[in-house]
Amino acid sequence: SLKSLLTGLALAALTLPALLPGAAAAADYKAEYKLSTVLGKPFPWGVGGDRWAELIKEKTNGRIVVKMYPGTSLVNGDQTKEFTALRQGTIDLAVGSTINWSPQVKELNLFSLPFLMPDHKAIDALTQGAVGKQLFDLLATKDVVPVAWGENGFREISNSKRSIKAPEDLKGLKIRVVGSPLYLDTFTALGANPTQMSWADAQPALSTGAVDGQENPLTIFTAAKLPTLGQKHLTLWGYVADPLIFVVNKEVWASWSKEDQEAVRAAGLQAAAEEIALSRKGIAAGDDSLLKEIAAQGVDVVQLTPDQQKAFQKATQAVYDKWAKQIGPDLVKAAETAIAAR
Ligand code: X2X
Repeated sequence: SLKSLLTGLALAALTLPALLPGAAAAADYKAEYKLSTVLGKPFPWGVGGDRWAELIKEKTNGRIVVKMYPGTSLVNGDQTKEFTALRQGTIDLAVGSTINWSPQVKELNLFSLPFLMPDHKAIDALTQGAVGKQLFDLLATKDVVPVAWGENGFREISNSKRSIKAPEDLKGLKIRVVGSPLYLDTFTALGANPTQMSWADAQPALSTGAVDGQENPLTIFTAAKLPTLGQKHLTLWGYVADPLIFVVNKEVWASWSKEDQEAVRAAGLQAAAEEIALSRKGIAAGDDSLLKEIAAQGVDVVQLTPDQQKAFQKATQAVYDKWAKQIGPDLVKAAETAIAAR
């Protein structure tokens, strides 16, 4: 009868998903997940995001398809809105800088404390240790699942006007900064004239001379061809470095099977490790090929002596102390201790 036929169909509909493991979950999967980054390829940041997407596809046998949207285009280029969009679900995954998320997560300002981290080992002491775990636990309470730490890098200062060897040399220079008000405080303390804008706006501002200088990792300085925008003076002062964080929106994460969650995590850890290696390539003592490339472009490269660096540290100590309170004295203390023990 019709009735028994319908009953049979209804039963089949109910039992079919149970008979096909994974079919029900897969039906909830989006055809494409959107991954946000500020920079695309060939910047290490974009290479890392793209690699994560590639490895996710590979490790989930194509069940999860991720597309990278560089230029923070999912938030119209406003990189300081990326974290909010991630929480709200406009963005599914991201590889984001601690600087860009620090307006919403004040603890991430930790990495922007001037002269906290003297070298790459110090960054690792934080991200790969208890401090990194504490920050990931914190992020996990804010609608995202953090998967791995990557790296943008040590942010070296460049400008079009003069060599910077002492804080006095910064006096009156218009410097583009990003993200957190901490940067306004740091550059104001140094006597510069900081102005906050997105990376998208920074490049035209540099090329027209609306601003004199900027600070960014050397991989960005070269790949964005900043010497061709008049940035002929570069000072290696190592004042801050921004890690990157590989994350997934919490609801998106929850919609995936356990197996796929683990695949996405493994893909993130692998992509991040590769990305960190790429971000450090050519700027260390063993391999300074990137530094040579920069000098070959006619850039005046200043490497501060420890004494010269100390003068910058002294000039920004009050900013460090003020922001240590806002970030959380216990977290800052834990970071200082981990770095001292590295
Ligand atoms: O805007 C910047 O300076 C950049 C690209 O480094 C970040 O997104 C933090």
